[in-house]
Order: sequence, then structure tokens, then C-alpha cells
Amino acid sequence: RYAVVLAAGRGERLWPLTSTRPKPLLPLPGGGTLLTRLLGQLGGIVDGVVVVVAKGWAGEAVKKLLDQRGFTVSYAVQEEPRGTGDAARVGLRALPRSVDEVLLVNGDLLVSRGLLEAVASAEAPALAAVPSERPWEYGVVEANHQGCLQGLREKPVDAKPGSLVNTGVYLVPRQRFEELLEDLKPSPRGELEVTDAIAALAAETCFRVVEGRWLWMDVGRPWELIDAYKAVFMEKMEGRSEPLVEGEVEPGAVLRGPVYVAPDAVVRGHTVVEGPAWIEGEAGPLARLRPWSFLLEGSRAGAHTEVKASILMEGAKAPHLNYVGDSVLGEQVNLGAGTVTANLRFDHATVKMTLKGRRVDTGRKKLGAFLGGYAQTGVNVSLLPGVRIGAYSWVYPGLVVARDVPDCSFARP
Ligand code: TTP
Repeated sequence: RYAVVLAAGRGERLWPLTSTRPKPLLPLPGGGTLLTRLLGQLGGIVDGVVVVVAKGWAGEAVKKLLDQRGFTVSYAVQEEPRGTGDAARVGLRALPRSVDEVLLVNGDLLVSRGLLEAVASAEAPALAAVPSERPWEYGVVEANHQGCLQGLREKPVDAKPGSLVNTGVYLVPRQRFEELLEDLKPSPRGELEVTDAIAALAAETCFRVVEGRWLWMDVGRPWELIDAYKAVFMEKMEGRSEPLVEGEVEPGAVLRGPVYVAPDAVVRGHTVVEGPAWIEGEAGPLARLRPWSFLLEGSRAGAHTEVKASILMEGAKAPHLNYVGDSVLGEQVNLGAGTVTANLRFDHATVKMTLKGRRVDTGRKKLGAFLGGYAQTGVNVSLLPGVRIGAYSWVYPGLVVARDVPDCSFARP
């Protein structure tokens, strides 16, 4: 049995984090990425993997990283991001002839291994479904008394919290599914949808719904990355409530609760870290890290900087007098002294963002800024809630940024 992993999407909603790397290569705490984590989990569950990658730099980046990390997988190239159905078809075509059952998985999922195992050991065809508190944001799954799929409704506004949602993990018979994929027609949004082929197969036979309360996160929107980090932290720290120090902690630093200090990390004097926090970079001297601060390799939160529920990716720097709350700094971002993120509106309303041209309510009252890789801000820049700064862009000193700044541009008064 083989797995086909779909990793050729544009990841537009995650802009600007996906301007410098494809979504499946977004880093996770501990040095992995979404895709390497998933492939690691598939080891032992399947005999081989086909990864569907995009044509161009994004696909090349995926191949390069997987080669470097020693994964032996085969690749299939999707010429254009025409939809999940098209990606699945490209992947299925690339399978060895002998394969008759396929585990089809979206490459941007953060799931527990138990979920993958449950679907892989079910009788095909099958899909995994989990209860969701916000089912109207996903595909809602309806099953009949026999546990067979009866309906798949995309983002139904009337769904009730706790309803089952489609995880994007399927076990399908190779030949019949390939035929159904060949017959797909574009959906109203103009894409070939794998769910249309799922629905067609469910009309012919019992498509089993395998239910469970597994960890399942679809990392598609910027703020979901922070949630994904929290989930990975909990897994890695295994319920630990005390600091775990493998690196250096200078005298006078205070660590409280579950704080991980990685081997090459350093927490300098007079820094206060309130866990949960994950430090692979450098904190302090005189920094304050509040719960859910993630400092990846080479990153730094310096003197009088406060970080809370935020990610500093590889080499990102908040070196002096910064406040970074509910935000993500892409790799090698540099904040000028005094640059702050605002993460709460005066009216305490939930923060809205524009994703793929649509205004979306994030459902979060606390949400800061998202800066693409290599972006820089001048001194005393203020970033308002939900603002995004494109990769490689600069922001003029003293600016109050209320609107998104495109990639590779210079925002000035
Ligand atoms: P989506 O999250 O629906 O799409 P996307 O990754 O392009 O992101 P965005 O909508 O923000 O632009 O995709 C679900 C999965 O399917 C994801 O793992 C990427 C993969 N995919 C492909 O491989 N090819 C495609 O053409 C599309 C649309 C998605």
C-alpha cells in the first residue's frame, strides 16, 4: 500500500509566510516541517510515498529539503494548481502498477499518527472524521446508521459545534478512484475537487467514516500556525510542567513552568520566561517571554522585549524594546527598536483579515501581525491587529501600519 501526499497548493491564505517557502515546508518547533512530520508518521504505515509537488521553485524546494533529510519518496509534478482533485490524479498516475489501495493525505495537515493508522487499517474506501468546534469552516461529514458516508457539505453555515468534519485523509481503491478523478468537472470555484470524487464513490459503495478524537489541524490560515505550534509543544513536552534545559541559562534568569531550552539556546541574565515556551534561539538579557513564545534557531528576543503567543522563525530578531503578541515573524525578520504589534482592538471586536480577496473573521480578539521572511521595520513602527508585511519588505521608521504591505516593497509615509 502506498500514500499519495498532496503538497502542490499555492498556500495563498498563508501569505506572506508562503512567499519564501511552500506551505508544507513551514518550520515546526524542533527542526521539522509540516511535511517532514507527516512523512515521518507515514513510515511503517505504508510501503512507499508519492509526494505531489508544484512545478517551479516551490516543488524544487520540497525535493531539496526531503533529499537533505534523507526521505526516500517519489515525486509527481502538478503543472498548475488546478485543485486537489487534479493533484490526486497526478499522484495516482505516478503509483507503481501493483498498488491497489492508496492512502491519500493533504500535505498541510498536523495530525496524530493514530488518525493515519486508523484510516490505513480500515476497509477501503474510508475517510477519517473528527468533531470540530467550528465545523462551518470545514467540510461537514454525515454518516448513515451503518457508518457509511451520506453527505459532505462544504462550510455549511448551519453546522452545529461538535459536528464531524472531513480530515482530508482517505483510503481509496486505486483503479476506480483514478477513473472518477479523470471524470471530474470544475467546481463553482473553478477547481477540480477531490471531494467530488469522494462523493461519487460514496454513491456507488459504502464509504466508511472512521470517527475519532484525534489531533487534527488543517494549517491553512496564518493564525492556525500558532495553534499548530502549541499542539507540537504539548506532544514534545508530554505533559511536563517543569523546565527542560539542554542549553544555557545564565544566572539571574527565571524560568517558570514548562519551558524548553534547546542545546544551542541561551537564556541570558534577568530574563523571565513564563511557560509554555520553546527556546531554540537567544532570549535576553532582560527579556520577558510570556506563555506560548516560540523562538526558533538563531532567533533573538533582546533587552526589554516582550513576546507572547508568537513565533520567531529562524534568525528572526526582536532585539530591543519590542512587543510581539499573537504574531509570527518569518525567517530573518528584523524589527527596529521600539517596533510593536497591537494585538487587541479598542472595541475588543474579533480581528478580520482578507484572505484570497475575501474578508474573513478570524474569530480571535487577540491577533497581532504576520511578517514574511526577511522583512524589516524601522524604529518605532506600530503594526495594527491582523496586518501582514510582505517578505523582503521594509517599513519606514515611525509608521503606523493599518493595511497589508505587499512583498518586496517599501512602505513609507
Ligand atoms: P488547500 O489548502 O485547499 O489549498 P492551498 O494549499 O493551495 O492553499 P490556499 O487555498 O491558501 O492557496 O489545499 C489542500 C491540500 O491540497 C494542500 O495540502 C495542498 C494540496 N493542493 C495541491 O496539491 N494542489 C492543488 O492544486 C491544490 C489547490 C491543493
